[in-house]
Parts: sequence; C-alpha cells; structure tokens
Amino acid sequence: MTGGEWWRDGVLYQVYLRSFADSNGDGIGDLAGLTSRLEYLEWLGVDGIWLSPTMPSPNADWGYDVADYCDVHPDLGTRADLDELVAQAEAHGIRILLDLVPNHSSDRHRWFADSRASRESPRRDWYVWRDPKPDGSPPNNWLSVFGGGGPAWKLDPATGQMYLHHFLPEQPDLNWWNEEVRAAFDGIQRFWFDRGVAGFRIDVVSELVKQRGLPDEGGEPEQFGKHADIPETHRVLKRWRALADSYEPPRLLLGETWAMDAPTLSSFHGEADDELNLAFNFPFMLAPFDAEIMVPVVEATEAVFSADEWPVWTGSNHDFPRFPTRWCGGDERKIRCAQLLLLTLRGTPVLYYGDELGLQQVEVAGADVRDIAGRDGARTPMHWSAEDGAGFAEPVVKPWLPFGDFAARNVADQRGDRGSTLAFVRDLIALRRESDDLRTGAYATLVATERSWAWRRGRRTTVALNLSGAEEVVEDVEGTIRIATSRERDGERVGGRLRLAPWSGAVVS
Ligand code: TEU
Ligand code: CA
Repeated sequence: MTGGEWWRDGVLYQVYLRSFADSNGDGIGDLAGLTSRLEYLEWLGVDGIWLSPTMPSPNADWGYDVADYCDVHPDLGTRADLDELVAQAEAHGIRILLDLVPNHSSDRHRWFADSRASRESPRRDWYVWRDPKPDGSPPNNWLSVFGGGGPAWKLDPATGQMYLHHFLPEQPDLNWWNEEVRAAFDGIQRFWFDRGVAGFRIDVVSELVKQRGLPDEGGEPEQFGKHADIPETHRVLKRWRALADSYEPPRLLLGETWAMDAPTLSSFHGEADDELNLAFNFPFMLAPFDAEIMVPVVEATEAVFSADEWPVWTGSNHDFPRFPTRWCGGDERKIRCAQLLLLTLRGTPVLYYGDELGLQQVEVAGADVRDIAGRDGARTPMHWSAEDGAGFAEPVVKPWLPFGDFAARNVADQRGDRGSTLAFVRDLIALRRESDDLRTGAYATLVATERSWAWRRGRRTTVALNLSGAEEVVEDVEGTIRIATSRERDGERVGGRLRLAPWSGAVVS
C-alpha cells in the first residue's frame, strides 16, 4: 500500500450500463449483463466502476431525470441485481460507484408532483418556484442547457408560477437552500452506502446551490454555470464528505465539476481535504490533443492542487465524442499515445467503456437518435466479439442503439492478440500497479514543445510522447523501455537519446 485509499492507486472505469451487456435479450444492457462481464474487467485491471444512472427514470435524459432515488430502473434490473453486482464485484476486487443526480429530479418524481400540486404544498419549497414578471416573462434571464438554450423557466399553469430547470423542463431543479432536501439526500446516500456501494459520481455538483434571490446574470447570459452560490455549495459538499467518511471503509465522492481553471477545480476538494475526494478535470478532457494546450493544463493542475488533492484524468465520457475519434481521428498510433498519457499522469485515470479497445465514435442518425442532445454516438453498445450481434446480447437482438464497426475492434479478437490496443492498455495498467513511481510519484515536466512532451514520474521513471508527424529525439533518458506504443520496443535499453517515431511514446525506467 502506498497512498492509502484504493482510488488513488487504482483505475476507474465508466460503464454506460444500457450499452455494456444485455443479459435478457431486450436490447438494453443491464446489471446482470455487467455482472457476467466482471471477469473481463478484473482481467483488464479495473479497481472501480462508475455506473451511469441506475435509478427509475422516464428517460427524458436517459436516467439523469430520476423518479425514485432508492430503487433500480426496471430496464436495468432490480435492487437484488444491484446487490448481486456489488457482491460479485467485490469478489473480483472491484468497487461499484453509482451516479447521483442531486441538482434536479424528474418532473415525475413524487416530490415534484407534491410540489406542483399547490402553492401551499408542504413540498412547494423543495423546488425553485417564482412568479413570472408582470408581462409574463421569466423571473430572470437564466438559460437552460438543453432545448436550444431557451429560458431555464417553465410556467405551471395550475398555480401560475414558473419553476427553474437548468436542463430539460422534465428536470426541475431542486432547491438546495431547503433543509428537508438536504436531509432527503443524506438519507439517499446512506441507503446506498448501507448496501455496500463504494461511493458516487455526482452530477453537475459544482452548480448545486443557486444564488439566493436568483439575480439576473450580468452580460450576455450563458447556459448554466454562473448561477451557483459557491460558498453554500462547499457547505453541502462538507456535509456529504462527513457522511461518506463516517463509513468504513470511507465512501468515495467523485464530482462532475464544471470548473474551467485549476484553482476553482482544486477548491472543490475543500480547504482541508473535507469535500470531494476526486473531481473531473474538464479543461483537460476538452482540450485538443496538442501538447501546447495540454501541458499547461496538466502543469496548472499540478501547481495548484495541494498535497491532499489528487487529480483525475479522463478522455471520454457519455456526453462528448469518444477520444479515439475526437483526439485521434481513428489513428491507432495517436490512440496509444492518448492511452499512455491517461494512464501515466499523476492521478486516477477514468476510462470510458471501450476506450481500452480504441472504440470509435459511432455515426448515429435519423430514426436511431435517442438523446435530446445527440450524444448517442458515444453511448453505443460494447463490442464483445466479431460475431453477429457483437456478443452484446444473448440471444442476439437489435440493440437500443446501433453498433459501431465491431469487426474492426472487439474484445474477443483483441484479447487473443498480444499486440492489440487492449493488450497495450492492460499491460499499462499492470505496469502502473507494480510501479510506485507511476502510481504515486511526483510529476515533473522534462520536455514540452509543440511536438513532444516528456515528464518524470517519481524517482526514476520517464514518460515520453512524440505528438507530431516527424521523428523526435528526447535527450537524457536512461533506462529500459518498460512499455512502448510500438510493442517491439519493449525491453530496449535507452542510453541518453530516446528516438521516437511519429506519434509514439514510451515509459522508461
Ligand atoms: O452533464 C452536465 C452537462 O453540463 C452536460 O450536459 C454537457 O453540457 C452536455 O452534455 C454537452 O452536450 C451531466 C450529465 O453528465 C449529462 O449526461 C446530463 O444530461 C446532465 O448532467 C443533466 O443531468
Ligand atoms: Ca436487458
């Protein structure tokens, strides 16, 4: 043991459950399907899984509109299936994190039904209600994220008031100034922690508590992001961290933090390591795959994070095009460079299902589109094999979203091929596990040009990437190549000059 907490040393893996593995042939991935694939994730070397939303939902936003926070969506299984997943995962050395969505519920949640019933409802104040202006326009100029960025307010004709919805009208924002709402979410967290869930990924947590008085946003209004009462949001995070830490072992809080600079991102860990344990680094994920832009993001994170704070590195998630396409244009050399980067920076990597295969963004069009914001192409079914149905469902059925090119990249073929992308990622994860330098060693930039990026990890490990189309030489590298994107170089001695072919990289120690 080095860092202590399992999640500092480990690798996390996001499973978009509806698309991972279908156990009952209805075309929708489910909990039992995931349970049946735990052997694969253990083989890969995953320590924890973040599950996309599992709770009952009308699916206006595919589970991010929760109708009951203490149950399981029938499409995905039952609470017993989730208990079974947690137990089986533990036997495979894997922890399960659920997705918690506290910013808003579904408009079909019974809380919202109560709240909208009348102005006098005991739950009226659980959501954010205001009178429209005398001319009928919304109470302020805040915009919603979805639906073309119209007003974040919807009129409820029955009571003549408007409610706040930063996302869809079907996702009314909860009122986090209300103590009963806070208590309800304490209860929800306890409910899942008591069942053995290892923690939560928490949706849009950085925007949780809205500014009191709901003032107009100055300047040109933006979609979301500037409406939070940050000090009060920190207070809620401290409350949650105390709750998570009261469990043995302590539960993990991983936040979806929309912070576009390192100091703000750092602040969500609290001043005394008493808020989030981990916070997603969107400036990194959304940067182009370009050393000139990425190095400053990594260096700012390293410079600003305190000794307690631990970075998170992610290339893909369910909201944005997959990195093998977005960063790498499908070029295998670039895909391996990106995987090498994600798995050798100082911090916890979060892989998105299929990242390990180099799975591409899928073109989803016309009648196949299911998502309000068109994010389907990053959410398509996992490729388990080259056979008809890609090994996704048993029996073979048409899945809820179309497959990508599963003949080109799938688990079965790559698992049998020591030279595959999958073998590269697995070997990298294994190297991380055995290397104190890679798990916990300090980061220091050695070279950063527009073409190449090299850094030291810990006492004697160097990672070097050539992020250009021409050969590069990195000077002063000594040791043995532990792993290279071109696997034939594994084991090569390096005495000073490390030559790197275009778009290649290596770990040397
Ligand atoms: O995402 C928050 C968020 O702001 C994203 O919606 C992002 O701006 C958008 O996807 C870009 O197209 C979280 C969840 O990850 C997302 O899936 C949900 O739709 C959203 O919250 C609402 O719960
Ligand atoms: Ca199913």
